[in-house]
Amino acid sequence: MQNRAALLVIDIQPDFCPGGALAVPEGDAIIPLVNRIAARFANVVLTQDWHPADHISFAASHPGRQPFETINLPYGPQVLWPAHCLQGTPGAALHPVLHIPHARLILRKGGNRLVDSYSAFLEADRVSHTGLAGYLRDLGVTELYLCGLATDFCVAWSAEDAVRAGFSATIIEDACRAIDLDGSLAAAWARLTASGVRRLASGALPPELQA
Ligand code: VGL
Ligand code: ZN
Repeated sequence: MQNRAALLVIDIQPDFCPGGALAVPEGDAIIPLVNRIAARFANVVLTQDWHPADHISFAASHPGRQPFETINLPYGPQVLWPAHCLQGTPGAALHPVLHIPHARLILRKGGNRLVDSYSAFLEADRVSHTGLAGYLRDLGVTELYLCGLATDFCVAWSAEDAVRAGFSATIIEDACRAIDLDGSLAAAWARLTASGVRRLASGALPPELQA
């Protein structure tokens, strides 16, 4: 029988690790654990944040604005970030320590210059789909587990959208790290819990994940 579980490995890229353009504290510390977890899943999807150089989420695209300010865009509030994950640059590559040779799909998001996409399912305009939900449904996947960077942005938005798309979603807490900007981590967990996303420690993963 087709395995019903899939692991989403979110944005483990050098730009989100110490020394990178938008470093998440201890972002690289999760990678050995993520590699071990991924080995237990038959279905693994990797995502890459993948922006054009003049992306709307970059502070530099808004004269007079500084990184980490929030502005209002046509689709809603947008945190302005330092330029990061520029398409085709080393900082946007999959992190070299990430070792998941059996991953079936690498999904790039954030490529629309005018719309950010924290979520692996839906861009920030909340109407543009990435195609991931259809891909997973076609494989017969119903249960998603999530890990990666950053807990309070791309992992959180992806998990919430997974539930909205009809999947169960479980965040493997110790296989994630957060940016935690102005309380964003606590706010994200409150939203996640309210929307039915589960949180689990990697040691408590069910034994029957392996295909
Ligand atoms: C992310 C901020 C901007 C993430 C991506 O991967 O969590 N955060 N772009
Ligand atoms: Zn980004």
